[in-house]
Amino acid sequence: MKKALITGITWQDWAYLAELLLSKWYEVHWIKRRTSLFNTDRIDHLYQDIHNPNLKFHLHYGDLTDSANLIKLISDIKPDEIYNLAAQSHVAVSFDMPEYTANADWIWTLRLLEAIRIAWLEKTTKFYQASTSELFWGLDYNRPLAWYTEESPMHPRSPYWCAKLYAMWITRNYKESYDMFACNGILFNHESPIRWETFVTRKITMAVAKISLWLQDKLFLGNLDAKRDWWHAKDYVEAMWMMLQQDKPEDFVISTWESYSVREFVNWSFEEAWIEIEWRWEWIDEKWYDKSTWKCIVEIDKKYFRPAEVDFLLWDSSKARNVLLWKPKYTVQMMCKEMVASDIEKFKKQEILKKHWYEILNQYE
Ligand code: NAP
Ligand code: F7E
Repeated sequence: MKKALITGITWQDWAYLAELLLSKWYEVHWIKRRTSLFNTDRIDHLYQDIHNPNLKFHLHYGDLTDSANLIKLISDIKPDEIYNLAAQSHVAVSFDMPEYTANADWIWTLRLLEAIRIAWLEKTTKFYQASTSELFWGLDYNRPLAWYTEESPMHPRSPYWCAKLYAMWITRNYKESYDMFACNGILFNHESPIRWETFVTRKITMAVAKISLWLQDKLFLGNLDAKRDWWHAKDYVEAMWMMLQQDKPEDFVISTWESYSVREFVNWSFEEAWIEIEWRWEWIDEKWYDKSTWKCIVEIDKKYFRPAEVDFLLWDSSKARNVLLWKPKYTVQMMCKEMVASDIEKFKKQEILKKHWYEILNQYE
């Protein structure tokens, strides 16, 4: 039975990756940092009683700011595979907290790689680094159709991407210097119904769900023209696993060859909730109206624009498709449908629960 250690446990990718590894009979170890709230709702369904003799899912308190703790964990567990997903992964936040972001997304990776070496596991433990597509900007005009590949020149446009660029190169450096199995997954935006609420897709689907249930009046957004290659996180975690099953470590671009604007995602989401919308220019800004009530439901707020933006990217993932035989199962529209439906369901349940509690409290007052 293989042992996997995953950092960054509480959010989206981890939850899907843990599900995948458990289904493949791995013993899964997860590192959770100490927080005042337990914050595990995305993975509660995977919880196993720690007294179970066949326990496959082990929690360890661990923090990537703490080298000694990482060395001890890695020496004790001796994982066959490490997936480094922990990060400060919000691009806009990285402009507000550049130093913390540098620590989180760059130094932590170095710490983990060093911990593997100090534990004498560099020849046996395989290391996956969650790298990102937005190390690049614009189009690569040296290539046919100007698509990016693993070899295209990099141009990071935020403190987050600058830090991830270092992490990517230090991973490559440890592979070359110490002959480690260390590789980077250069992944495009991947989303899902359990995506963190402040990334744009989830912010949109939650707002659309609430607007459709009369729980919110308006959605405020930033740059609607930015284009992204959005896909389902389930398809992407499969690619992470496949990269560590290769005989030699290689970096792979994981993308879908499709790119859509934030505006298109807003449109699809309202369509899924059966709300017909129409947009109009008013002064310098656009506003979107619900055609059945003529209430304004989407507005632009400059606060959500970034000091530097990656407006458009196109990637060529032929290498992953040919070598890993990776192929996504979802389409972006299927994913949007799933996200809107899941948020509508979630808020309906919350409202029913609230009503239930009011009724109980009323009986006492
Ligand atoms: P995410 O939602 O931001 O999750 C980050 C995780 O890191 C959380 O579980 C967080 O735990 C943990 N973490 C933060 N600080 C920590 C610390 N000091 N010690 C231990 N754990 C800590 O990220 P995601 O969307 O799942 O993405 C996973 C990885 O893929 C990230 O490295 C991200 O940069 C990269 N990536 C993501 C995408 C995407 O579109 N999703 C695309 C390309 C690359 P808390 O709950 O305690 O905060
Ligand atoms: O923004 C625009 C915004 O924050 C997407 C991370 O997982 O993917 C993610 O980074 C676009 C940007 O993701 C709002 O300006 C408009 O152009 O959802 P996002 P991101 O910045 O692409 C990469 C691959 C990662 O590696 C990151 O970890 O949408 N946008 N209005 C907005 N974005 C947000 N968040 N909120 C808005 O109101």
